[in-house]
Amino acid sequence: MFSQDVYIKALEYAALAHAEQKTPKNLPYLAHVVSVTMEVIHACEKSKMDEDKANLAISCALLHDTIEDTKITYDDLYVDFSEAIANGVEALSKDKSLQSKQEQMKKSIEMLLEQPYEVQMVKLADRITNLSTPPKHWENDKKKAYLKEASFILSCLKNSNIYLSVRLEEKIENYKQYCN
Ligand SMILES: [Mn+2]
Repeated sequence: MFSQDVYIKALEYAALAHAEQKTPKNLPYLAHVVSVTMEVIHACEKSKMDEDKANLAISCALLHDTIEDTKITYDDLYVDFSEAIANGVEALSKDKSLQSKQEQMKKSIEMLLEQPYEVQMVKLADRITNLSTPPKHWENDKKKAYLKEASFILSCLKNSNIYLSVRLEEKIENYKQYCN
């Protein structure tokens, strides 16, 4: 199980941080955040994860896009939550000082591999969530690149959680229908 109080604290923090931000489907950004977190909670329950580990996984899921997409910094998370959560969310973020998307992804995976499984599994849950129907304006090349990146994430992080890795594998197979 996990702590409902831990969940609410991180949820409210993420809600304020993402504020008016929208998803590509024009939903409030929190819809993405809670979808990722739902995947993580499901996997934590299936895996009968310890409460402390589940709390870390769920907090990192709720906060996973705060450093990358909002004004929230590593130091904010360190002070307002913990070092473990700040390190986890930082590893889940792109380093935008790096030029190419490939470099950003490579660096994030390297950082994630230094993190516990509870943090790594958030990356699987994020990609599972993002592999639903692609936005209509996406070109074939972009969709193929996204799929290739998903396979790379899966191959690097599959040991973190069996339920999420099987689900991501299914999502990757299913997404192929959108590519030529
Ligand atoms: Mn995300």
